[in-house]
Amino acid sequence: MSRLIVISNRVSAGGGAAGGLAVALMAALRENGGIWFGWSGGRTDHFTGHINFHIEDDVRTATIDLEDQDIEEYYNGYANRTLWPLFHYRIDLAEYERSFAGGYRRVNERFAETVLPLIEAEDHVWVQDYHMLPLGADLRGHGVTNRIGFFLHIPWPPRKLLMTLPEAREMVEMLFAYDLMGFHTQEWLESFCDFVREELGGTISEDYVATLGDRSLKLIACPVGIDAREFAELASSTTAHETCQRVKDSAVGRALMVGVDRLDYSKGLEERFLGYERFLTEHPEERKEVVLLQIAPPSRGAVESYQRIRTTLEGLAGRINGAYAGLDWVPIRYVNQAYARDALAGVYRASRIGLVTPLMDGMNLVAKEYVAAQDPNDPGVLILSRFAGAASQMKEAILVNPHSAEELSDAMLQALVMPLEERKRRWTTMMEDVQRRDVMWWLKEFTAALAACRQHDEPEQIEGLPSDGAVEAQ
Ligand code: ADQ
Repeated sequence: MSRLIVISNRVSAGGGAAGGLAVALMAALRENGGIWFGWSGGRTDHFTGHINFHIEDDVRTATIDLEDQDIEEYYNGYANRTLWPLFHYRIDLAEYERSFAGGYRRVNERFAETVLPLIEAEDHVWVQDYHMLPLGADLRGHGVTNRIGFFLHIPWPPRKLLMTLPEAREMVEMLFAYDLMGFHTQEWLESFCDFVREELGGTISEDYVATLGDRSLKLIACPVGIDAREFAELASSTTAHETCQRVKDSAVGRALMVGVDRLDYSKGLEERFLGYERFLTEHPEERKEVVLLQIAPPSRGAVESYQRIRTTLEGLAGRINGAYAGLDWVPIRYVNQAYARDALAGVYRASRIGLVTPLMDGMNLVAKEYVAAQDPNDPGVLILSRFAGAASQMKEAILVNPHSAEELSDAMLQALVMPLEERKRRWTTMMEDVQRRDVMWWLKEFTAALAACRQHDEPEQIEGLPSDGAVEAQ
């Protein structure tokens, strides 16, 4: 296969928060050769295009530093204060500032110019996520004719919401510089098609090739998975066993409900706490039988809406604990810390209920990790939001509307009293799919679809006709 040039905002080689995803991309880069290019996370006083090369686990990474203004406008600004809320249907939080849009375009152009000399003729380029929507067009502007694919890790918003973005049409037109665009679910893909048809007058073929003017873009729904085997192994590791035991001991025989999320308003944490409060009010007999452990490491602390959610949750946890706690029981344990993946696997395994209730989520890997970490002989129950991309695959979870405290409360009760046989049946079905469509499956699906695209400057072949001008001679 061709070498792969992976381009993403951050290069998380060697694991980190991206976990299985980074491991899978690293595996592909090791197998096919190539480079992982992105922002180092560091600052420079003056951007020169200097690249820092490293070899990590036999993979070549190339990173650049950005200027303060770049970070403010592109990362904290357009990526985190405009696109992230908008694409998660939160136009009430989205900020539309020309300086953010300008910084975003400038940084994408800087990425394009800098990565350019690293791209060889036969390489396949794979751009990741919403930080880099215009990068394909910028690369084409520099004459790159390689196959370029783009994968969106977050939802694609409904047309009318996207139209609140002043540069929406231009942005979507630029996406036609890519050859392939991947989404987690058919729903996000269809939303994209709707925009192309209704706002741009483009067409979509039966096999999901979008056409706009003389450009076509192949679209696929390709849900990301986890490294299920590795995660199940982690769950049987010594650290996981120890953590599992410690967490169980600390619950003193009570059933544990666990939530593990980045501290982000899209993850529905406030609504989850309210649902739990409702549960405690409606089912006094269950009080003291359960404990909610919420693990939520802070993220994007430079953005105000993220500071606000932290304060809100602390207040809510305090209120619920104040109202219900006894001498030997606290209903919510709220921990703002990141844990190693083996410890996390132990926490999942110790928990009778996994609470994954985002208000909107591209996929949500925690849902899959929770399932992969369970004891097959005594699996826990997954409560999953209908609005997570994962819900399109994990139908055996208890699916809930995370906005409804009543539904959350009912689901908690249903999960607590669910008989072992039903738990096993639901878990087995989900586990089979988590194993089958794992992260390597995702990677192969996408790279194979990219390889099947025509090279950008190749003439289109009309089926059944030779492409060498012999038509006239017939
Ligand atoms: P995220 O929004 O970051 O990713 P998610 O899919 O839930 O969300 O992945 C989070 C990862 O961080 C998981 O692997 C989880 O284990 C880890 N994590 C969370 N809390 C942790 C903690 N306290 N300690 C250690 N690790 C922790 C975006 C999209 C998602 C999409 C992914 C992948 O928003 O919808 O699933 O990309 O495409």
